[in-house]
Amino acid sequence: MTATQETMTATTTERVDSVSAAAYRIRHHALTMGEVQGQGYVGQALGAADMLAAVYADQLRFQAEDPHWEQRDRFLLSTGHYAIGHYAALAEAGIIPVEELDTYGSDDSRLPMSGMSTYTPGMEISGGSLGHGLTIAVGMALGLRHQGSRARVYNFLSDGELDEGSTWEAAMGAHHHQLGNLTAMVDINALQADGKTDTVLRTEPVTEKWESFGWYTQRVDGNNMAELLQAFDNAAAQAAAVGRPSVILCDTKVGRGVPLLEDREKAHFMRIEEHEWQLCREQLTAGYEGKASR
Ligand SMILES: Cc1ncc(C[n+]2csc(CCOP(=O)(O)OP(=O)(O)O)c2C)c(N)n1
Ligand SMILES: [Mg+2]
Repeated sequence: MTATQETMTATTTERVDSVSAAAYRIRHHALTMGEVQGQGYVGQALGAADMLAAVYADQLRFQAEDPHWEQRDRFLLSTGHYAIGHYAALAEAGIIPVEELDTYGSDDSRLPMSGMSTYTPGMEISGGSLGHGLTIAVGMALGLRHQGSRARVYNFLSDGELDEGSTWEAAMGAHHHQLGNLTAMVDINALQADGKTDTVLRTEPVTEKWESFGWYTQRVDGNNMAELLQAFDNAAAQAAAVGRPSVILCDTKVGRGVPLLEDREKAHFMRIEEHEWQLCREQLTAGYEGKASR
């Protein structure tokens, strides 16, 4: 191994470790918020924590003290119910105070259970009506390009949103307009409100669908930080070279990092008993420290 290769390997390992630490804190914050309500979309937050950390701790350009900074990259959460994970990432990024997470879903809180742009700093859109995020992202990416902005647009979608026709209209539009400044990331947790994705509406083969819509398409293990970061690097290189929208399809596991929750039935909206929260935190920390010490 040459000296340069050694330096590169060290940098990559450091980068993966540092973003993985952010993912651990995001999971921790999600448990804190879940406990305030005793239930909620905790499983999705744990599953998507690595994707959110990769974006907020490694990719996005933003100014924590000025969430409306004009040159910021835009992160659009289409799935309003994933707000719990997004708030955790905003706290990790310093855009909202960590202490505020204790108000999650409570009266007069800035952190409602479904993400709303008028309530929360850093929440670019009001999600919730599934299938609209990518349409907005296309308009934003086009607008930013017209303005000569270098800002990028990221849209976080769920696999349930692939059931929506509007998602595919937007995908077609992004390719038509050659939106190299747009990256979509899809959380393929194989779950929807009414059951498993392949029983509600089979969307596979997902990779081939995005490819046929003209997108630069990558599919990764969305709970593997090295794979995620490599995919973002590939997407950036592709955007610079070809000007084509990018999608990163991320296979994730609901409840990831907390074994007690990983195989829970009715995982879309979880009820977690009072005595289980401490165990969840202990399992999360034990799993993270076990991996970090290897
Ligand atoms: C347009 C629209 N149709 C239906 C719903 C009701 N709904 C809320 S969450 C959800 C499940 C969608 O799948 P996904 O986001 O993959 O669920 P998860 O992985 O969080 O279980 C549905 C159908 C909605 N919010 N918007
Ligand atoms: Mg899903």
